[in-house]
Amino acid sequence: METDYRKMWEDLGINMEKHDQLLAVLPFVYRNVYLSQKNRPKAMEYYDFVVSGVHGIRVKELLDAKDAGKKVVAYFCLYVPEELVIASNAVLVGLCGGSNFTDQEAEEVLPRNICPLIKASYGFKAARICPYFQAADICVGETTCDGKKKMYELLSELCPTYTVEVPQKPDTEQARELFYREMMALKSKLEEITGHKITVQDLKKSIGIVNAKRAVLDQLISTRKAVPPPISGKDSLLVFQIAFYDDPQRFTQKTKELVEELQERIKNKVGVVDESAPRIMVSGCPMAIPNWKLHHIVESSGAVIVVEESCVGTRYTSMGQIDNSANTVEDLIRAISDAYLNIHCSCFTPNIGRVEDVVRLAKEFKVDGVIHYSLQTCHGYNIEAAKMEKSLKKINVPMLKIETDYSNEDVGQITTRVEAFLEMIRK
Ligand code: BJ8
Repeated sequence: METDYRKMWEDLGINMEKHDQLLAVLPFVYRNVYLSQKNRPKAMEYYDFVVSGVHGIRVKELLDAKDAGKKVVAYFCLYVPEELVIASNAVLVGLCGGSNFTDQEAEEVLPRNICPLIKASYGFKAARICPYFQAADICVGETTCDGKKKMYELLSELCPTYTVEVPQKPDTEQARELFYREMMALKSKLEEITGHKITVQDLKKSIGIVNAKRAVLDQLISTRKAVPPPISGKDSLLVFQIAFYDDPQRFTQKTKELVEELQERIKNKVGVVDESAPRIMVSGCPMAIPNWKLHHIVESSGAVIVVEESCVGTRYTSMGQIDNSANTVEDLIRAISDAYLNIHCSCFTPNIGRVEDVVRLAKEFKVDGVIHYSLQTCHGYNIEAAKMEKSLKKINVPMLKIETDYSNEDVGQITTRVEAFLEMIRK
């Protein structure tokens, strides 16, 4: 029997009428985008289950953790280290912001023409339709792009918000020092909220937990090098989207099971498309749940996405395996802060590492083309597209540049452009 979470949502102050509307649409979209796929790995059932109870099961777990004395920390960006939050005995939950469902509420305060991700991040709180946001004791933001950092100022009027400063020139000693100090300040803030003093043992353990999660996600990424790939781009994207808010240890276990199944499929030459399907890389802005628009268009057009250079793809694991052999809190936090500066986000300047990543991934995954994906008004990624195209040209990989938002208005136009791009690749 299905559990009724209505009382839980009411207690969290959810706008029930609007929330009902949201939950009424999601199953239909999910059926159409996900459950209609053929030959999916059996282990995807876990992720289907997570989505089917997206505002129920996990939220209940968070509330149970709160009843047991834990705090819930919400975040939006990879530069907030999961390791530090787990070490502070809090639960970390990634907030999504992948839908335009709350634009109306967001636009009462924010300008209309800003990045849809920023609008949604704020809008879900303003409209009170996200139980994760309602359950959070604090939201940790970061100074990445201008829009986000200014939005956090407004968000702080709706919920407790703490903003981490991310340096913009990561290859300098000053940047390294600044980020280390920011991480030490975040540690103090987390200790203040949770009342738990972070120890060496806490950090060693939390680094181990997150290393294991990254290791299995790296294995998942690698399986997609196979021709044909054993999993669709859409399914892989979903796994990464869920990585942001699921319990990390359970997620690692379930993803291990998925990877084992995928390795078996590769051995038996079982793929989700035939070998001749064009292999596409998507590079650019993150796609927060339930933003599946581009992946659905590309994979409905007969191609397969084999890698995402994105925060819901290779960038998620780009900190690598963090060394937890040090024996002081300061040295362990230094290891964390150094590793997190390896995330090649477009807020950095210069950001050559991202271009190099895309060129390397294009070769490793034998891609036939790259789709550069920018959300509207995301200047960082939009401007970096020019360098990307130039570098890909040198290795004869064509690139299509897509700039879009969360609406469905441009689906027809994007489909036409994607189909023309694939046609050109096939020729
Ligand atoms: S590490 S990509 S999650 S900042 S799309 S809000 S950049 S205007 S999301 Fe990001 Fe962290 Fe970087 Fe990743 Fe601004 Fe661009 Fe919008 Fe963006």
